[in-house]
Amino acid sequence: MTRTKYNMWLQYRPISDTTQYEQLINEISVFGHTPAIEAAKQELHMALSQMLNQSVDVKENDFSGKIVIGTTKELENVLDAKQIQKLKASNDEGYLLSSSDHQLKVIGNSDRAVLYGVHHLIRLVQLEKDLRNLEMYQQPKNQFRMLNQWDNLDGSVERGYSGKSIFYKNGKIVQDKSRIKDYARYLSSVGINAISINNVNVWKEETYFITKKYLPEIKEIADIFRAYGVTLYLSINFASPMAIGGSSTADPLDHSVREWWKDKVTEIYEYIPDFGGFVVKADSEHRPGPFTYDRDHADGSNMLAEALAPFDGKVVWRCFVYNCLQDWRDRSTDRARAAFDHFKPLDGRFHENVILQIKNGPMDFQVREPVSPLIGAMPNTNQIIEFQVAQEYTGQQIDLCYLIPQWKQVLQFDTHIKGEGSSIEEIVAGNIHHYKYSGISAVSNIGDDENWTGNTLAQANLYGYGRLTWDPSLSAEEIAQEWIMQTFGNAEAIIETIEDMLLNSWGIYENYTAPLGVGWMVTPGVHYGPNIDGYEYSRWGTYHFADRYGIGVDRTKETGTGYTEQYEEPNQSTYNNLEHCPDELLLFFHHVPYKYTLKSGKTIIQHIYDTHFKGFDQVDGLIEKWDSLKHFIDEDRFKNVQDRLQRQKANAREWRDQINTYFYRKSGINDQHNRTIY
Ligand code: GCV
Repeated sequence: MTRTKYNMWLQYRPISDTTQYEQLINEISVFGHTPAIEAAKQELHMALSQMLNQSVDVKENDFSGKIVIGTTKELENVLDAKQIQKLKASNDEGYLLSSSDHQLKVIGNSDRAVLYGVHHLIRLVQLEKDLRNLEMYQQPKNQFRMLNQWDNLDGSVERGYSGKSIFYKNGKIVQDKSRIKDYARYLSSVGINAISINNVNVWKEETYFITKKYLPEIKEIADIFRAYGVTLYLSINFASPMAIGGSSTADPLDHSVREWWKDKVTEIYEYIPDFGGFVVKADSEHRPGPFTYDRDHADGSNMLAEALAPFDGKVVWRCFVYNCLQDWRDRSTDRARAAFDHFKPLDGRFHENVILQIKNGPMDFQVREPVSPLIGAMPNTNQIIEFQVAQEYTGQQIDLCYLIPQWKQVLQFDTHIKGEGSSIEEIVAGNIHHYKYSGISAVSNIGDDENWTGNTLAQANLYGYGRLTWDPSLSAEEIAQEWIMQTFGNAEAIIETIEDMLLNSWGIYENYTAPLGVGWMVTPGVHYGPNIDGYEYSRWGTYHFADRYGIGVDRTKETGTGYTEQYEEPNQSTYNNLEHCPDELLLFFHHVPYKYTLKSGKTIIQHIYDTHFKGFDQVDGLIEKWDSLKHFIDEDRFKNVQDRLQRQKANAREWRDQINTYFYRKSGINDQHNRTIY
């Protein structure tokens, strides 16, 4: 069995010209014995022997090796004064790669940092970069670089598109944990440092994860992740004291409930001394929460924070709180407003180990949304942004959708919260409000499919998520190139073709799906494929309001829901004003006639027709491009992507024809080019 697709971007493919490396890196000297140093040693040994196709010796605590790896503490004596000073000025995940004629040093401020440095070195070799005269200091821009698994104990994965869970099977934690270890390797290679391993919707049996029944095995998983620098978190059920503790209440201000959580947390730390803490979805989509007791989210999260504080544990409290039982007739309620309306008034009331986790947009990971106005709006409350690597609304890893350009756009958005330059990137890096904890979190896209991500090209989103959270200044192009070269090799045809496919894919997906930021129009429940009115008369608060005259949601302050007022100026006016609102978000903010002319010069209706015909044709273009790589890529991965692209084409065709037909029938306006509409 070939392991190629399994190995994702850690192929360790023999490189073509080894001459420049042979002398420099055939012996490794390792200092230190922690599990992370051990993992770094193993990884480096495996990678170098495979890439250079030669045996590599490993020595312990002996300076004579060509490569020296270890922590700043162990190796201070091999550093010069400037290097010591620079390493001291970086955080504990920072490292140095330094080379002279006879030696290459990888020195990190912690053992986790050594692992990151080793992966950096491996990447340089796989990309065949020059290693001479290196002097590279690196540290992550974001403190939290987290993944959330939405895995359930029965082995299913909520919004999983890559097979079943690698953590659970048939109601049990998996016995063979080798796949979890490999996952940890991938995560450390791109700098992910935290993971929650169960679904934020915590069902009946999963509520027992924080008990003796499961903790011994969860400890084993924590041990695996720890060796790769990844801290383990658990999602918890807010009503646990009732569900598993025999209490008649889960009221966060009730003394016995608070004591119950303290005991519970103490017990967890007996198993996992560096346990990260809890991820909590409360009062959201029918999950229990403090509202039941007339308490607010500060009361709820602070109770847990108080229990975790003595152990340095954190509460990651999700802000995806909205009314999911809305009446579609009621046009004044606006789901987009909900997170800001609920949380902003609570600023300053959260304990310092509570971190609010806020989805990047105000709705739910649509192909196009404005940035959530809550991010940065609470100067006194720690925040992390939440992305979705899983492609729930962006093609479900059948359709190609490289999401790095979308995330970059979000990070670059200037909120103006503290004047110009208050970008999301700086806010979540903790540089605007000086949060104690901040960073980025995301829903993972992996499962037990042999290639981890269903579509092999969706591996790029996981890779890119890690790289971007470490260094948001990397461009989507750079990340794509790195990923392609490590995954498929460095033949020019491969790099150019796949890069082009990846970089255009988000735009293509947007072209044939919901137009101009209006969102949704998906099949309810599954969220794949078109159903234009699927959610129109539902309770979920996700409407497009198309009638015979026009379409879109009026969120202006004068005539709409007033959502635009949640933004600082000048964003508030830009979005509120029809003339200034960017085309791509027009229908998110305004209800407009089909004949309204966009800045592009096209009417809304013509834009809809044109983009939908174009989007479908572009999928044909993707297929052609991929087919041109037939002789460059192993059959296994080639066929996987080829098959997915065919399915994407069928999906795009359905979207194109349903959307065009729907709006033609609603508006009665002909396509200027008389193409086939049904
Ligand atoms: C885990 C969306 C998804 C749900 C998900 C929820 C959330 O509504 O469709 O599957 O639940 O977001 O983020 O909590």
